[in-house]
Amino acid sequence: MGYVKDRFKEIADQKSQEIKELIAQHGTRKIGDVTLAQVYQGMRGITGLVTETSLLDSDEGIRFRGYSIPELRAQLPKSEGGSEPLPEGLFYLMLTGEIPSLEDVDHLSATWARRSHVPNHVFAVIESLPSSTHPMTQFCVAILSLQTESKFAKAYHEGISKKEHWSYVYEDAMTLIARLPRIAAYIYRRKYKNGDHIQPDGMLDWSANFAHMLGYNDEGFRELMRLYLTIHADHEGGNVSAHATHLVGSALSDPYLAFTAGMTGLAGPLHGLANQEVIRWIEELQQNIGTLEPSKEQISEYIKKTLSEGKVVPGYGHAVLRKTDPRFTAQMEFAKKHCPEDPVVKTVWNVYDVAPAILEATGKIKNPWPNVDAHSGSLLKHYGLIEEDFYTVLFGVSRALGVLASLCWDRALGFPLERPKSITTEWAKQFVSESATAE
Ligand code: NMX
Ligand code: MLT
Repeated sequence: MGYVKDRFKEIADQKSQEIKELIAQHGTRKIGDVTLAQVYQGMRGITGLVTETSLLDSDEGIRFRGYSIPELRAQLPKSEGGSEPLPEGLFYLMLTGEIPSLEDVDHLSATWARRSHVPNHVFAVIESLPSSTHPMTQFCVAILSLQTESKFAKAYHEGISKKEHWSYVYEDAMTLIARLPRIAAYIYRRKYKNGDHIQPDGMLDWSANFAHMLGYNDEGFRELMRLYLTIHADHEGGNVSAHATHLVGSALSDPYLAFTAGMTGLAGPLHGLANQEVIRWIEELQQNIGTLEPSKEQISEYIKKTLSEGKVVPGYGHAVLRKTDPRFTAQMEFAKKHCPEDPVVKTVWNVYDVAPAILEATGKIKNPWPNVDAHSGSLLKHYGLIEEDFYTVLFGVSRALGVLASLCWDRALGFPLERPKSITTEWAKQFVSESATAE
C-alpha cells in the first residue's frame, strides 16, 4: 500500500474513534429545527450531512480543511517557476487534513501518471455516440463504461469484509482521477479537433498533462488549469454533484457509478453547466448590442431584459453563499495578472459592477453576487479554448478530487446508506391541523 494511503488510513482511524465518542457522549443533542417551508424549498439550511473535505461559510466562502482559497494559493506546493497551486496538493490536503510537501505532490503526480492508461473499450464507447452529443453526456457515458475496471465492485462480488471497503474505494478513486484528463481530452479532440488526439506526457504534472492533451502548451494556460482544477474541486457536501456522489456511494455503488451520478448532476444549468451559459449569455449580449465591449448602461439594460423574459442571469446567485464567491475573486486576480485587456474579461468585470444592484432590486434573489461560473469561461476563451459546451467537463475533472476524496472518507468512516424521510402534502396538512388542535 502506498504511503499516502497508509497516512489516510491512520488519520481516518483516529477520526472514526473521535466520531464514536462524539456520538456516544452528545449524539442526542439537537443541532437545528426543520420548518415545513425548508422541506418544500430544496432543504435550504437543513444540516444533514458530514463532509470532512471542506466547509462553506455563507459570507466568507469555502475553506478546504480550514484553509481559504488565498491561503491555498500561498501554501500549497507549486510547479517549478509556477505561482498557482498544484491540485494534487489539494487532494492530499482533503484526504489527510495536512498541507503536503512538494515530494508528496510529486508522488501523487507520478501515481496518477502511472495509472492514466484508459482501456480501449472506453474510447470505442465514446466513438459510438454521435459527435454532436453534448461533451458532458459523452463524459458521463465514458465514466460509466470505465466501471468495468472497478476493484471495489469485483472485491464486493467476491465477498469482502466491511472493514476493507475503504481500501478498494481508495484504489478506484485514485485510478479514476488518473484517467479523467485523458477521457476529457479525448472527448474534446474528437468533437472539436477532428479526432486528432494527443498522447499523454507522463513527465508532466496532472494539470499540465491535461492541458497538453487538450492541445494547449502555453505556460499561462497550464497555470490557469492548475488554478481552475484546484478551486472547482470541492464546495462542501450539499451541492448537487457532491451530494449525488455521496448518496449513490452510500448504496455501496462503486466510485465509477457514484461519480457518474455526480457528473449527471453537474451537467444541469443551475449547477456546473452555468459556466457554459455565462459565456453564451455574454456572446449574445455582444451580438445584440453589436460590440465586443458593451457599456455598463447597455449591460444593465440586457440584464433587465433577461430578467423580464423570466430567465436567470447565469453566474449570479447561490444557494448558500451571500457574498462574492472567493473562487470568482481568485480568477479575477489571475485575469488582472495575465489578461486584463481581454474584451470578454473586461465585460465580465463590467457585469460584476452593475449586476448585483439590479438583482438585489428584484427583492427576491437572496444572493446577488457572482459565483465561480461567472468568470471561468472568459479565461478559457482568452487562451483559445472557445468551445463553451466543453467547459463543464473541466469542472467535472476538478470536482472528482473533492467528491472522490469524500467517498474514501465515507467508506473509511463506515457511513451507512443515506435514506431521509419524505412526506406528502396530505401528511403536511394533517400535521398542521393536528398541531392547531393541540395548541
Ligand atoms: N437570475 C435570476 N433569478 C435568480 C437568480 C439569477 N441569477 N438567482 C436566483 N434567482 C431567482 C430564483 O430563480 C428564485 O426565483 P423564483 O422564486 O421565481 O423561483 C428566486 O430568485 C430565489 O432564489 P434564491 O433563493 O436566491 O436562489 P436558490 O438558492 O433557489 O438558487 C441558484 C441558487 C444558484 C440555482 C440560483 O441563484 C441561480 O439559478 N443562478 C443562476 C445559475 C447559476 O449561476 N448557477 C451556478 C451555481 C454555482 N455552481 O457552479 O453550481
Ligand atoms: C459548487 O461549486 O458546487 C456550487 O457553487 C454549487 C453549490 O455549492 O451549491
